[in-house]
Amino acid sequence: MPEESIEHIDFNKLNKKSISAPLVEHIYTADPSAHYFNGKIYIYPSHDIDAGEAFDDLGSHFAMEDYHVISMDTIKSKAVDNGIALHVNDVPWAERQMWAPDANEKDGKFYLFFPAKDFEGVFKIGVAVSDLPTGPFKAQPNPIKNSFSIDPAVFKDDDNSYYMYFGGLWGGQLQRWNKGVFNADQPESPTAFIPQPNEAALLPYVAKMRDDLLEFDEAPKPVEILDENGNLLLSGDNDRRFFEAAWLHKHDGNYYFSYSTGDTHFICYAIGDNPYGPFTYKGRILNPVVGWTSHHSVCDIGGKTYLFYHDSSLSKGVTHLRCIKIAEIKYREDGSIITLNPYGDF
Ligand code: FUB
Repeated sequence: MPEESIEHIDFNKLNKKSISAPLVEHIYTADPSAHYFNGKIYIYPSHDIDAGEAFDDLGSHFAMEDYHVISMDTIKSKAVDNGIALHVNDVPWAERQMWAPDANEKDGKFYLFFPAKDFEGVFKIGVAVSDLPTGPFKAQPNPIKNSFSIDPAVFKDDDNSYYMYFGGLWGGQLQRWNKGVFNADQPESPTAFIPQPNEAALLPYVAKMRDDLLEFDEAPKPVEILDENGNLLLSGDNDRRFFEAAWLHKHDGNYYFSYSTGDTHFICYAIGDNPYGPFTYKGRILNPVVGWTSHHSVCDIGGKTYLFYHDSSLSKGVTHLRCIKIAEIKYREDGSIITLNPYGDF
């Protein structure tokens, strides 16, 4: 939801109409990546703080320093904060901005995947490992080789292969990478090197993970998102093109790639028949929330599908002080998703 409309919002009324209350209120949380491990719900969010950084279009005000894992026994249970799971000071290669993480499990070990800026100010993606889903996690000494940009999401397929999806525009630096090389000369403008409106939009990336989940098993490949005619979405198609917050889930044998459109604030989805895509755009999962960013995950729990998302309602609209929420998603017979309005008819 655009900044300028925030000051006119009656937050009491909006909160009454909201399809979810914040899951936790004692800290600010965002970008919830939810998983169901061993019969319990674990949410891996960003931990928002106000570090006093000035607001800009590169997201400098998102100056997060650590991660907390939130757990729930059931979808209706109280959400429990399990304390600090990883702090930037304990990541040898990272300097700042612990943005949206994800996690996954393999052979009884838990892996936290997270983006952060290195000491050159370049976003990379790291891995940290724990014996427990709640951490504490021990970071690898270096970021994943050939990783770049932000918002990792690691999907486990039915054949036990794991794939990481990632990328984000503007402050997420995706536009500054060309054939694996970072353009360090570029001016620090969020829109430098964004293709022209009539050119194909920048794409997120996917890479299969190595068996130990600590490195990529292959060079990252672009994830194509096509329109109804089989053409790549265009850069000027701001209501539909990828911006950030990649996620992959499966439903009835199909692969659903979902993401945020960033400056137009939608969570959209596209469907494909394999983890690499291409994916064909199908529609919106979530209409704009209060706050500039929108970021989500999708998780099946007890035979139902849930959207974990965030908004800035807890801070009455402060962009970088968000709260995680949850709502059920419903599919139509044809596999399409019924769009959620985060505040009903507000
Ligand atoms: O939380 C920081 C950034 O904001 C995330 O990495 C983006 O997806 C957006 O939610």
